[in-house]
Amino acid sequence: MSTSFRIPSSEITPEHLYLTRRDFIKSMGIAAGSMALAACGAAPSTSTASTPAPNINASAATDELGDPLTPHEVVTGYNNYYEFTTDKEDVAPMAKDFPTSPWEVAVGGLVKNPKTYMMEDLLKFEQEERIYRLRCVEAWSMVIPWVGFPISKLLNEVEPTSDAKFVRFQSIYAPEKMPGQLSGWYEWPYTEGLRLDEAMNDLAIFATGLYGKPLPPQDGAPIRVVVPWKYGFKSIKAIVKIDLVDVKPTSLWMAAASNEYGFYANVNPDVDHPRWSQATERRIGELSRRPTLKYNGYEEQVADLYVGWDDRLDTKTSS
Ligand SMILES: Nc1nc2c(c(=O)[nH]1)N[C@H]1C(S)=C(S)[C@@H](COP(=O)(O)O)O[C@H]1N2
Ligand SMILES: [Mo]
Repeated sequence: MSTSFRIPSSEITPEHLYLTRRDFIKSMGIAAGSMALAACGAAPSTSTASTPAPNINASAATDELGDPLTPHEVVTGYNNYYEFTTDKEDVAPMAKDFPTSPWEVAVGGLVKNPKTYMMEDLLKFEQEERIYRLRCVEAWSMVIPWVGFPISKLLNEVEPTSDAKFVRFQSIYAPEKMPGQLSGWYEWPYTEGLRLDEAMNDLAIFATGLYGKPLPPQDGAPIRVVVPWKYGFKSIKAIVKIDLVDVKPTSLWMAAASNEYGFYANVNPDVDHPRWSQATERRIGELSRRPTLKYNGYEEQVADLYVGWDDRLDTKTSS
């Protein structure tokens, strides 16, 4: 899990150039920051709370904690996408020509209104910018300005029945185009899940873009999940199927190593991975490590989901 990065710093986009790219946001019809904030369940800007509202400030070059955005070249050049390769810096060149249009997402299971959405339909949900920290279970992190919409907006449209308890997401299965899927180490397609109330939390989004542009293939085009308070592997890419279910889905990582990767996978500095500490992390681009924040810094927004819950139980095999 080396996190060295071979793009020289001279090729990394300075943040002020990114700001000029925000014109793309307008061309994509994305809501302005203030509108996005109004649509967010987090504390409004008039709040006297000491913790700033998370993630939404379309004119910012930092997240709400003041941490700078990870440069575009890094976000799109250092990727985990095992369908292509386990080498993070080879994902982008290998995924370059992966076809992401036309694209359909079938939403079904325990819902009143099952529907297969064309990608064009999904882009009709109001697209917002969300600046989130992404914390990989391997103990590196980035700050990424996503574009997308809350998962709750889609779920409200298909109307989960009262039996629905979990949401299961599946990535595309296309081994002829994704050589990593020829590996027998994993059970393809990549599968992930959330508890229904987690999926309904306003922080949980479908991302369709980053840095004001459509997602590039290596970041999960054309549509992926982003759940910023959980380890990055929960943020499943290239989704083609979503089902509401009544039993906890088995994710690809649970099937591969249930003692190492749990279903909940909440970022927690006090719960180490069996093979390494999670107390600190390396923000890509920084030299020294920084402390890991509980729930990746989003504790205030998600703590009510985990009242009485012990993150340590997540990877213990229940007897
Ligand atoms: N389908 C799929 N989704 C995936 C992965 C993957 O291998 N396949 N890797 C996960 C992991 S481990 C991380 S850390 C993030 C990385 O997202 P990024 O490459 O856009 O930074 O994607 C997650 N989603
Ligand atoms: Mo990851």
